[in-house]
Amino acid sequence: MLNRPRLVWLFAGVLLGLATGCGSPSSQATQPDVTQAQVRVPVPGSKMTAGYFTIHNRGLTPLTLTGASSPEALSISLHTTQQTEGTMRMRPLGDLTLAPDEIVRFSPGGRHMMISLMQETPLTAGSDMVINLHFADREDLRVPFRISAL
Ligand SMILES: [Cu+2]
Repeated sequence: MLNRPRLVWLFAGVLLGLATGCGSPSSQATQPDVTQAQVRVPVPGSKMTAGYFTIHNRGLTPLTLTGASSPEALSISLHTTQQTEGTMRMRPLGDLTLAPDEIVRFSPGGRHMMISLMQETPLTAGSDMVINLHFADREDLRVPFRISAL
C-alpha cells in the first residue's frame, strides 16, 4: 500500500526548508527554526536589555521552551506583556509549548526575553550575542542573536 500522505508531508517539509532559507542539513529537519533573533542595544550605562525572536516547531511532536541563558548574561527570563487597567505589565511567561508546526513570535510589546547582562560590555549594533534556548524535550539550541537598535 502506498503511504501517500506521508510522502506529501515529507515533500512539504523539504519545500518549507527551502522557503525559509534554512541552511541546516536535512538530517536536522526536526530542529526548531529560530529566525529574526535580535537583542536590543542596551541604553548606555544599563545592564538590562530585551531580546526577540520567532520560533517554529518543525517537529512532529510538541516542543516546550523552558528558558534561555547566555555566557554574556547573568540571567535571562522569558516574559509576556499584558495590559491591565491601561497599564502594560510584564509577567513571567513560564514554559511555552508549541504544537507541531506552530510558530510563536517574541516581539516588542509582547513576549520577550529580559536580559540581565554580565557587565556593561558594549553590545555593538551589528555584532552577535550567543543565547542558548532550553527545552524540556530536546537539547539546547545555540542561537546567534543580532545586536540591533530596535
Ligand atoms: Cu520583561
